[in-house]
Amino acid sequence: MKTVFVLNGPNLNMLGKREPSIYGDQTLDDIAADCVKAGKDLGLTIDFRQSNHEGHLVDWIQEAGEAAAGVVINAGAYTHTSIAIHDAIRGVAPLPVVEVHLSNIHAREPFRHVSRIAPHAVGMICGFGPLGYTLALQALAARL
Ligand code: CA2
Repeated sequence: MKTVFVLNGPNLNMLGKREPSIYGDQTLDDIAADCVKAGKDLGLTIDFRQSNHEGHLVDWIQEAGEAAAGVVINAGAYTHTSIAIHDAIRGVAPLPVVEVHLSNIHAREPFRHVSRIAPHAVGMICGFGPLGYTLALQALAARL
């Protein structure tokens, strides 16, 4: 079975505990369970991870280049700032990477309208809450 890394960046471990009006009341563990279930339906093994540290995300993207068939990534606020994550995704090309965000980043503050990941992602899903992860896995599976 093909393995997909589902990578999550800073503060996503706080989901369900704060700011439910923006991010909903599901926890990251709930989203991980959704991904494993979607993975089963799609014939994918899901390796679900979260870190608050930029370098961990870079290490995991490099690892995915060796060990995974694709990546779904919600890089949190690093989406908007991280050249290191941008370079890491470039460095594992042509590994397909799908960007996901819970909120509609384009309907929020202007600094969230920029994504350093989007130029090297096969696509981006935002604004659909936790469902976005399942949609991203479906999109990736269709491509693999
Ligand atoms: O909408 C998304 O998924 C984001 O990637 C979430 C990030 C934000 O910085 C991005 O612009 C969009 C924030 C991660 C969640 O932060 C929380 C903070 C406190 C409580 C709950 C979540």
